[in-house]
This record gives sequence, C-alpha cells and structure tokens, in this order.
Amino acid sequence: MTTKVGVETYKVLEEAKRVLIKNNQGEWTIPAGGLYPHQWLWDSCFISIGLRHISPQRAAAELQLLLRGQWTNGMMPHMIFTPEHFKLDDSSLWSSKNIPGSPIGLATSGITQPPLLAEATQRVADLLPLRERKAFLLTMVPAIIRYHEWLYRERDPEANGLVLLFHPWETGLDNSPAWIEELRKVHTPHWVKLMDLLAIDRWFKWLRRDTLRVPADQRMKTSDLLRLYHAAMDLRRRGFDATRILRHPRRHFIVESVSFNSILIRNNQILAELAESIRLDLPGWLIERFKLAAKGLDVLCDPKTGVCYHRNFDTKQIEEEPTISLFMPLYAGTLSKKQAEQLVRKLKDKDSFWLPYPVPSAPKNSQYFSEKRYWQGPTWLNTNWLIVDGLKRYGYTEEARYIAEKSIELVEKSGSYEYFSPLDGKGYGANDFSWTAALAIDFVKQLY
Ligand code: 9WN
Repeated sequence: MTTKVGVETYKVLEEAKRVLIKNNQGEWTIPAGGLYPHQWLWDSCFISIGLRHISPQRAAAELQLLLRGQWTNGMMPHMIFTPEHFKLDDSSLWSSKNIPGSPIGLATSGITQPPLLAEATQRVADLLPLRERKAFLLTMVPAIIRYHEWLYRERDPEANGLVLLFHPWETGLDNSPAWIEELRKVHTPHWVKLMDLLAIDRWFKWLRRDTLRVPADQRMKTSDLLRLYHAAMDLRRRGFDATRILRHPRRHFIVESVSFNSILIRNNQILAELAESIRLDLPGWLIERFKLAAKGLDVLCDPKTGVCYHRNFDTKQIEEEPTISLFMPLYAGTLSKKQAEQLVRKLKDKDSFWLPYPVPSAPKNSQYFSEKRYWQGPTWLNTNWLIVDGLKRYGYTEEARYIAEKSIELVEKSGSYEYFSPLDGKGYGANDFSWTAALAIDFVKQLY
C-alpha cells in the first residue's frame, strides 16, 4: 500500500517492527541501544502506543513495568536505571536509594517527564480483550491518580492549576531554546562561565558519553550539559523536595511549561474517563484542580492569537521564545476554535514551521535554529504525534494527515532515527530509536 506522498507503508511497518524487536528487553523497551540503555517514562508511553498494534499484551506490560519505579509520594520518575548499565553520570547523579520514598532495590531519577500515562493506558486498554482490560485498568488507574495527585500537590504550590518543572529534562525537550535561556540564567557556576569565556568547551569532551556515539553538532554544548548536571545536583541536595526547592526560587530552574501543562490537561481528561470506566471516584480536590488547569494555561496565552509561552516562576515573566511547545495547546484542547485557527495559520507559515518535513522543534527563523541539533530544529515523531492528535480533534484533518504522512515518509526515507532534518529529512541522533518506530506504526494504522 502507498501513501499520497508515495511511501510504501508495508516497508515502514517491517522496519519499525525490526527496531522494536531489537530494543525489546523482555517486558519493556530501551529507547535505543548504547545511548539510552534504561527505561524512560514518556518513551515507554509512546512505545506502547505503537506496540499495541503488534501485541496489546506486551504494550500493557511496558506500562505496568513503569509502575515499579513509582515513589511512595506518587512521583513517576523520568528514568528507571538498568543496573548493568550504571554509569557515573546516571546512578551517582540521582542517588535515589538515599531518598526516603524511592522504590526499594531500584535506582531511578528524582524528577519526572511529560505525563502521558493516561493517554497510553487508554489506547492500550482499548485493544485488550474485555477481561484483560479490566485487570489492566485496575492496576494502572489508581497509580496514575496518585501520580496526578503528586503533580498537583507538590508542583502546583499556588493551587492555580499550573504545575512547575524543576529541570529541563522534566520537559522532555532538554535543550529547547526556551530552556537553554532559563538554564543559563541560574545554573552558570564560575567554572562553567570560565569555560564559555575561554571557549574551551570541546576540551571537556571526555566528560560525555553521548558524543562518543553521536557527532557533537547533533547534541548540546558541553557547557550546557554541565549546567543540566549542575541543576540535577542542586535538586538532589534538596532531596528533590518541592518545599525546600521553592524556598529559594531564584537559585533554581523553575518554569511553568506550556507543553508539559498541555499534556497534563489532556491526560487529566482521559484519567477522569478511565476512572469512571472502572467506577473509581477521583478525590474532590483533584477534580477541582483539573477544572482550574485549563484556566491556568490561559494565563500563559495571548487570548487573541492563542499563542502561549512559558513563564518563569520566580519573575512571573512570560518568555516569548517560539518553539514546538507553541502547538501543544492543540493537544490540550483548551483553545477556542478561533484561537486554534490562528495557531494553525502559524503552523503553516513557510518561513518558520511549515518546512519540507514539518514540524521542526524550533522555527527556521529562530536564532537557535539548527537542522541537526536535538531539540533546536529537528523534527521529532513524538511531538508530531501530539500535534496530529490535537489537529484531528479540532477538525484539521487535512493538516493532520499531511504531518502523519510526512512522518511516515521520514522513516521510509532515512530509517528510525531519533530526529530528522526538517529541511531534507536526513536522520540524526540515535539510530533504531524506539518511539520513532512505534509512532510510525501508529501513524500507518491511523491512516490506513
Ligand atoms: C535525558 C530518552 C530521552 C527522551 C528525552 C530526550 C533525551 C535524555 C538525554 O532522551 O533525554 O532524559 O540523555 O538526553 O530529550 O525526551 O525521553 O529517549
């Protein structure tokens, strides 16, 4: 079968299955061999969304295994470490075993990632036979409720429905231009300043294991990576405890992110549906917070254009740095029809986002734009998936179909890379990347 853009979809399905089999660890999947040998939270959610078309049972296991990492306070960590792959930068950075409430006998990170568990759970449950579905939901839903409770209890200190993030890794969009700016403001210790001043960034290449596998121009600068470690160490020193971190907001990266909150809002809605389907009551205060969340997001948006930017928690300053996050409110479903229309117009602007292989993680006319550098320009299949889902729900079927077809074309043309040039579709980052493969399968299934 071929798509409108001429892609032979059966070849893509075969390629995607090969990648998922290669990265399979029994009941869960690594994002990619070598570079990413652990289990990541939102990766496993995206992976299960594609994997359910091959085996709904295996997709269910992928999500259930994430729950082994949940902390007693409800936090879902962004990484669960595989013991045999412990590296200096992984295990000692978090030292989770020293933090009360972390899971016993398992090392995890101390921060979270975009909350897509409800979405993934619903999609997988829909394909399970009735009896298995019920058992699956009975294990997943109470845990997801505890997770959303943690998000609103610990990360919404002003009780306005907007949750805070403490680290760029929590956004999933690590070096997105918006986060790099924020990070540089608060996490530039003297030694990093000196490194930048003397431009000796590349002398410290030995500190990195990513650039052993992927060329340096496809990853972030060493000084920015050191800032990420610096931020993580600061959080660890405060036991990842929100109360202690919020005591000195000026000293930390603390942002109200449009993309994370948009994902949370949509997942709140799905969680409420899931809970109802198994006759589980959500706590009243949580339902109230869900209602506030949509309004909370409005605070970050221009009511006329529907354009939303993140806010710095300390200064309360909205930072107008355009990135892929601009389109996440489409996924949240909080925009009016008029606002959505304006945003779709922005999406289709040929000088910024509507490039030959949309949608780039940063617009072409941004000073940060680089077609190869991680979240500063390349097109990623996971953000495309979220945008396609939002566009469909707003009735933009043609645009949604176009982005889905171009995403499938990327995999046919270049393979299952982590990210792709939005200009010529060349693949960059890790090869044989699991969520790219999984979401290519889901896009094919959505279209044919
Ligand atoms: C840090 C695993 C993860 C993704 C993130 C992506 C990248 C990690 C890294 O890889 O982040 O969490 O080592 O750079 O930015 O979205 O979940 O694929």
